[in-house]
Amino acid sequence: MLKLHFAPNSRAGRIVWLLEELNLPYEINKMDFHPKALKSDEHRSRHPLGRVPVLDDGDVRLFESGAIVEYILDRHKNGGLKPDPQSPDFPDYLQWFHYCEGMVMPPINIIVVNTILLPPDRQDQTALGQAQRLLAKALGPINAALASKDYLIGSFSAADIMLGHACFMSNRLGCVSDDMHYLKAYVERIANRSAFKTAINMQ
Ligand SMILES: N[C@@H](CCC(=O)N[C@@H](CS)C(=O)NCC(=O)O)C(=O)O
Repeated sequence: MLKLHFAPNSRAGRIVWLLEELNLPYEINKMDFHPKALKSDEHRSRHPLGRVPVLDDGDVRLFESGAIVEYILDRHKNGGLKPDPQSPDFPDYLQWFHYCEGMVMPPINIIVVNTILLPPDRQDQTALGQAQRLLAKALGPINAALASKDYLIGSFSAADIMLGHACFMSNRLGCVSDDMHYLKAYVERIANRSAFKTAINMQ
């Protein structure tokens, strides 16, 4: 059985969301989102940086969320969430899937560190401002792409699990401006999916 090492309010939620969308059985090892748990010897033996998510599947262990999503789809997919490589939607699928960790998460990481994780006296306001501007720029093309579609490639796919989760987090951080109407509606659409609710409410 697939086993997910999980902490709340983290990218591990993407994997719960995917497993729930696919209706796949899984076990979960819930940890606190705290250095005591994540940087323990036990967890560092799973992930060299002491982070989440980590997935175990028998002898296979993976510790990068996008790789975990692809692995689950390719080895265990239970009816889809990824277009065929010959489909006209496939290039966009790949692009938005990787835009998540490549373009959107780097500024989010800096924003989270400088608003939530560090004590106020160690927060860097210059880095925070730069990251907020960069994130706003990175969200623009997603808003534009959603002008004529409900989901990134039209129908719901694993690109929405990656990038949709990052858009939800951006909105939660107050970084989706009101003029990004399509993105706001997309975040709401995602938040109404029952598999997403299970993932985001998991503590
Ligand atoms: N690119 C990695 C990032 C993993 C990552 O940074 N996870 C965060 C949670 S969202 C974490 O575990 N942070 C704990 C820490 O940095 O100590 C992935 O997508 O899996």
